[in-house]
Amino acid sequence: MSLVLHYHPLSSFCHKVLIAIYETGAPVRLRHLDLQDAGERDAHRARWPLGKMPVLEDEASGRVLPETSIIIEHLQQRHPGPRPLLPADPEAQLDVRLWDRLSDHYVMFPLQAAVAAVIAGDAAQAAKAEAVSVAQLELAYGVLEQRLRDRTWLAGEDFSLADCAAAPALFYAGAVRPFAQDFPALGAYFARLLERPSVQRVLREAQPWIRYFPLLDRLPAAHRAAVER
Ligand SMILES: N[C@@H](CCC(=O)N[C@@H](CS)C(=O)NCC(=O)O)C(=O)O
Repeated sequence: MSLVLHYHPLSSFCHKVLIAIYETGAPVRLRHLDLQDAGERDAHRARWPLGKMPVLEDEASGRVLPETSIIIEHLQQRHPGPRPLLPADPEAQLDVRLWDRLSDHYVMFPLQAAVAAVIAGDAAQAAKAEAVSVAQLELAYGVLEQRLRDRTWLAGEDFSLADCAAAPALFYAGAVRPFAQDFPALGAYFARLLERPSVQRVLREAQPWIRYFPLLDRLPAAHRAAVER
């Protein structure tokens, strides 16, 4: 098997790609990456100088693919699975990419900023960073709420790349700014995501690691329960 995903089971961006893999059955071998280990970190930076994960390595061609959306599109071209995560119609594809970008840029990144500030250890700075993140998340949640009032999934009636991005972003962002009460359509959408076997599998596999999530004590009960079941 020549496709290898360098990943960590706790990482939100890795969850996005894992959900795509579990949805489609793409034949990808998972290789656990420990960025705390200096040797592994250096080896990973040799693979991809920005040092981010996940990274997909196509051992047969020697091609290295960073960036979750690119990885998922690469896998889709080769192993679309029974229900493709990108529609064939180019116009519809733009919609999927838009909502994928929205989850990454306006949910995942504010969440990462809040968590990074907590890890940095300065309580005053962390409070400031959190206030910025909360404001950004509220804006994004409002846009998602509007979008989801008349749709099952972000791009319509078919589960897509956009939903792969939204699931882990919302799972962790709920610890910074819970959404189920104030954004009911978004809350109902997240509940649908949690029923998806691919999402359940990713969260089950994250369970042994979840204690390392710095905002664990602030994860809403439904999110905690999804990891424990
Ligand atoms: N835009 C990137 C973001 C990837 C990313 O931020 N990954 C995080 C893990 S969730 C990471 O590698 N963090 C380690 C680091 O920054 O050193 C993508 O879509 O792949």
